[in-house]
Amino acid sequence: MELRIGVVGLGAIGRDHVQRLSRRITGCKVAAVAEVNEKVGREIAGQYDAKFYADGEELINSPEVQAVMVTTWDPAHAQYVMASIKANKPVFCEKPLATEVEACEEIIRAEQELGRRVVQVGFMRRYDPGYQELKKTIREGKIGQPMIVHACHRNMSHAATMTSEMSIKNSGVHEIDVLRWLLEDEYVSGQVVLPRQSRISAKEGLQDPQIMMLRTQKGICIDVEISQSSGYGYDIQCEVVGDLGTARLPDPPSVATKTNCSHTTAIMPDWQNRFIEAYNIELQDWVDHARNGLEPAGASAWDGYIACLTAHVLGQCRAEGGMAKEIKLPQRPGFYC
Ligand code: ISE
Repeated sequence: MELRIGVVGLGAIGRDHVQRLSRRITGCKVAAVAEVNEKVGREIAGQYDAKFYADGEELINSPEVQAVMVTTWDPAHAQYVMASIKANKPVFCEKPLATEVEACEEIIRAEQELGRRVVQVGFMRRYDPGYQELKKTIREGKIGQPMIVHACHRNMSHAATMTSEMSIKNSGVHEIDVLRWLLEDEYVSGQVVLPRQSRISAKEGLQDPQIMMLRTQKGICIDVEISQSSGYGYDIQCEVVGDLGTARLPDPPSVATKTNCSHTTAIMPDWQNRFIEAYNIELQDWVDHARNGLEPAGASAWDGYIACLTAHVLGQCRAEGGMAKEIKLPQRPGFYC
């Protein structure tokens, strides 16, 4: 039987996921969509033979929807995740789980009260074959004990709404999640270092680039450059330095061309294409689990909470002038182990 999914929010990633669920992922059907822009919502509903709802909560509570996907703008994520938990339906929420720590705490409390895990957070990099291979390399001990990580997250350009805070809570949050997953470690302190401002992204309220510095329980030191305006493409780098060698995340394959005394390889312009394989694997995995009545296998509400908490401490650190701050993580409940 096909899993009947309701998608709340039809911005860029929502539309991408509706298309992916309809054309690529097996075992499911987009049965309903909800969108505040009624014209867009009705158009997409018609295109995919789905029912249109103007109200996301009404979609979630509808008996024809068995599982929910939340792809609204970030500040509305928590509301729809809570509604899905109350409706006892599996919910896939794009990152971040919520923009505020308290909202994440409410979600993990509600999920524990429900008594089964129904929330998966869209940290798709955990499914990326490159990151998977990097994790395997570390696990097998090929580079010895990891000591340092150098990472960078460069967007080609940013939306007019981008702020210093969002740069960490919306972009940096991927790095925060994938690095603790990769290293199988937890953060103990963090800091934000502000280099010279880029002239390209100069605008009120946006410090760009920023460097997030993190230290883990095992003593690994991490630096992550977050840039919103590389101008040349979407570029994600990660190098792990161990005491026996180093391991680096592979770039996506690209043909090397030599012409006119130059040697070039293309760089992707956007994250949708850079991580397309990760998104495909992630959504198939989510559907397979939900369809078979299994708890989700991807990033949990707890992982979403830890990412939000870490981003929050880093934000405080930047606001207070950049001194390193302790990251006090609560004890992980057995429910999330
Ligand atoms: C965007 O919202 C995403 O989720 C992308 O994966 C990320 O790389 C980008 O920086 C974000 O703005």
